[in-house]
Amino acid sequence: MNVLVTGASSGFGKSICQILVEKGHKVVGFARRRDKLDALKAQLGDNFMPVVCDVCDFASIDTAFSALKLDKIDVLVNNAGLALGLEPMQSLAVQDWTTMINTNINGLVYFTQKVLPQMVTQQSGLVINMGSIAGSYPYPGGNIYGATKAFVKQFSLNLRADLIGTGVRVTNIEPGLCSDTEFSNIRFKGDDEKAAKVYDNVEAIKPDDIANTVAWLVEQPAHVNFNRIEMMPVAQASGPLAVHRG
Ligand code: 8X3
Repeated sequence: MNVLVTGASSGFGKSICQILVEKGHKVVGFARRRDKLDALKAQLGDNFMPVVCDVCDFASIDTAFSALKLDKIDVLVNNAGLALGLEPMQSLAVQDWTTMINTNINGLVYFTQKVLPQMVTQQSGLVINMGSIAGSYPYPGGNIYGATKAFVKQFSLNLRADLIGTGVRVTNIEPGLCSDTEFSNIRFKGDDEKAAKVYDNVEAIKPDDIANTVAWLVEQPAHVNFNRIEMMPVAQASGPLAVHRG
């Protein structure tokens, strides 16, 4: 299959590229960091095509797509996304919330719209969005990040409504606590000690767990749609609602 993966240079995206190429798929990996993409290309060989692209920049996406020479697009994995900060909304920097909205919402929507005409013409295709449990379960400081992932959840369901009768499928994968990515290092802006504490003494999900789920999804029969897959480590569960007693 021909698979497009955004955010390919690290974390979930890198594992998804590795596991799909190992399984014999052709993968186009989009990311901003050329050096990371080049290293992945050296590792994965001919079935991995790196494309430098910033999902926040529509012109960059247009350029990346005009260079693509694929007669079929079987799968898009909208994986690029990030959280910035864990401050309450009243303290969150404007630049942080705009970057989250631009990446997690605008970039994902734009990328999706780029592949849909071809998928609809083919009468087949699978769009896998990377949501989060933060799109369903609120937590302090999750304000914009969680709201972007709630958007991704509803956008995925609404896409299915638009795509009925086209053969194009849509799945939202909603991971919980996942270690061995740059997620918390980016959220805490390079404070690696603080980032490491998030995963201290807990067995979290790993990027390969997400990648194996993607690899399984792409092999499911064409008449079956998995709307949402919510994944947590066994060590994670919901807590009680907060009560402030004055
Ligand atoms: C990542 C999961 O709980 O850190 O999307 O927001 S969480």
